[in-house]
Amino acid sequence: RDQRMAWWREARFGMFVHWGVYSTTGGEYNGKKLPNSAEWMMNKGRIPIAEYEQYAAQFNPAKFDAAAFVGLAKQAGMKYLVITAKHHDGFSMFGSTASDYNVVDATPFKRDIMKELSVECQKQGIRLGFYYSQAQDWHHPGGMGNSWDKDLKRVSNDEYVLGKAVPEVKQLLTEYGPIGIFWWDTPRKMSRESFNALHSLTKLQPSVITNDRLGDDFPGDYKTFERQIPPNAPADKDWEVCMPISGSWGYKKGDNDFKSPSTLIRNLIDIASKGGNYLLNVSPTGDGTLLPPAVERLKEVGKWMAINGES
Ligand code: FUL
Repeated sequence: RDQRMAWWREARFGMFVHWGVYSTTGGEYNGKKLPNSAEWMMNKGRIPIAEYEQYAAQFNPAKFDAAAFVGLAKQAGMKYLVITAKHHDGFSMFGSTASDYNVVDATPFKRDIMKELSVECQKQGIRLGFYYSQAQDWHHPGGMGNSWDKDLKRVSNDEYVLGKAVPEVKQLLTEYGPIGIFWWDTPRKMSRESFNALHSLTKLQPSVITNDRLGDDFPGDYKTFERQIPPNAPADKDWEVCMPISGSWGYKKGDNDFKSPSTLIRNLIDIASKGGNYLLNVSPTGDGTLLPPAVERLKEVGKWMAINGES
């Protein structure tokens, strides 16, 4: 385990990326702002599946440039990148062979974003991690979390996990090169069989590191803190603080709550000095680029890192 964790313990700073169908409208549903982070748009707007699919059909981030994107993370002094391969809305941001509801088959964009990033991350020496919402899936009739769609003909959760999540995770761990981190989210109760099936997949890449959000019995390799820096760091466990650079994880129109460069640098120092990692989230828009205030801040932090960070 120590061997597996070595690069991660040195890394200190990573880029988190929340990007998906919700980014197209900046989290707005029919022009209406919704509470919470933009990636919760489908849930907060109680949007029926058939209607949300229409947003997927408009997802066309033509300005996305994986080389520039990974280059910016590198310039900021970040050593790894974790991106939403599938968030709670159930939309796969890669050419999934288990579900047509994915960026290649269900959008005019048709490009496999995860593949493009994996190529660039390898080229530029950035470790790639996948965020994967294993329990909540608001699009699949066996996924958890969708309580609003009246047309949903429910099937068992096992049917979803074994029929969609397991093959997708398997694909992500076998067709996208070396994967540094598998980042599970929002653990819910699942059957033993489902837990075991998901957990055992990480053996496909013996060096992959996981966070602690698969389920209660699965502590993973490190503890996740969300948005808050712990005043006292856990002494006996590796840990990471994930935090959005502005207010929302996914791109949200009108969210101008960008943390200042000095706050970001101070957070990084605070976390690193306590022995943790800082996973700083950015939010690509519907066109596939980051807003200027995010880019400016990453570059500012990068200037500080170039002088003070270890390379
Ligand atoms: C949460 C999710 O529900 C949010 O949408 C976000 O992905 C955050 C990092 O984890 O629990």
